[in-house]
Amino acid sequence: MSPVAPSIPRVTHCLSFVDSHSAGEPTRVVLDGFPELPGETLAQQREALGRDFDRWRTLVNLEPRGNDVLVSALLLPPKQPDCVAGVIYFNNAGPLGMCGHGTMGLVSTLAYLGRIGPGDHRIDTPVGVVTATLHDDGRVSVANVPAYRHLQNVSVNVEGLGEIRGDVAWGGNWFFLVDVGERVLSLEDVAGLGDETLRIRQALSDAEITGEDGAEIDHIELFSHAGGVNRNFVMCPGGAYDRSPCGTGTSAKLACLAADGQLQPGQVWRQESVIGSVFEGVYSLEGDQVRPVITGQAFITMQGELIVQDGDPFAWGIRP
Ligand code: PYC
Repeated sequence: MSPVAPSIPRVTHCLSFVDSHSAGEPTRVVLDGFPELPGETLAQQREALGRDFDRWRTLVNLEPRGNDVLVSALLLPPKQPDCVAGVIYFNNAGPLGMCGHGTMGLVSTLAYLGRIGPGDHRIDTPVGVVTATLHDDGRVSVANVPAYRHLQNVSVNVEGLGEIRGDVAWGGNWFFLVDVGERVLSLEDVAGLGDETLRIRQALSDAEITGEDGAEIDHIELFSHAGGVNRNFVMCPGGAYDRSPCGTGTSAKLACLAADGQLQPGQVWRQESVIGSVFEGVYSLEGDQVRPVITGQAFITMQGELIVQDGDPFAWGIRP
């Protein structure tokens, strides 16, 4: 009797990827297999992704192939001259503007694949061109888009917490930054910190406090200087906290420190995350905004192919 061939569902889609983490926060670079996104600019392509191709985002980023913490980086041909790559970042909630830790992951991935070497590399993003420097020792410095403080010392009434004050700043994404003074931000308390920051975000939305042009403030950042250490806790749009000190969040913080005269151009700011990992930031002045440069390191963790088989009920992710 000849053996019966097992029935293996046909593979309908296959996307190659490389995963890394930057200071603990994961990045998945999608190299190919994604459909072509229409648009003359990366901003238009990001819009198209959110509008017409969202199931591809959820395929890559949501369980069972991804998770809530993951930020994905779709590698694209750049639209701007002299750029080594174009990229659109997205997470479990939708497309992002910029992503600092993700840019470190992208640059380390391109180096791992042998596509770039040490030096300066211009990268096209939906919110502008950033320049990343790959150092000989593997660290990556990201000269981010200009950052600025939009609103200072805004008061918001938060359910269960009372009045909270903070600044609204742009660092490539919109942030509400709350100084919690000497309070210790510890990994043991991430559930409580998560609950607190999500309440703050809700209160901002209820009070219609926004970034410029009504933009949603989708990142909440608590800052502590307990024991003389600058530590933060950053809540990301999809309800997961940033394991890294957050590149765009550190950029927003630099803008606020500059506006308050608490940090001079070129002076190094050491920013620790709630898991104890560190980015370093400096800034230079650009008119009434600052140009932040954030330095950290990414490590490659995985390489492979995301496979979709015919008939998989969770091919497009487990959605709420
Ligand atoms: O590093 O900019 C960042 C970032 C944004 C969201 C998660 N990480």
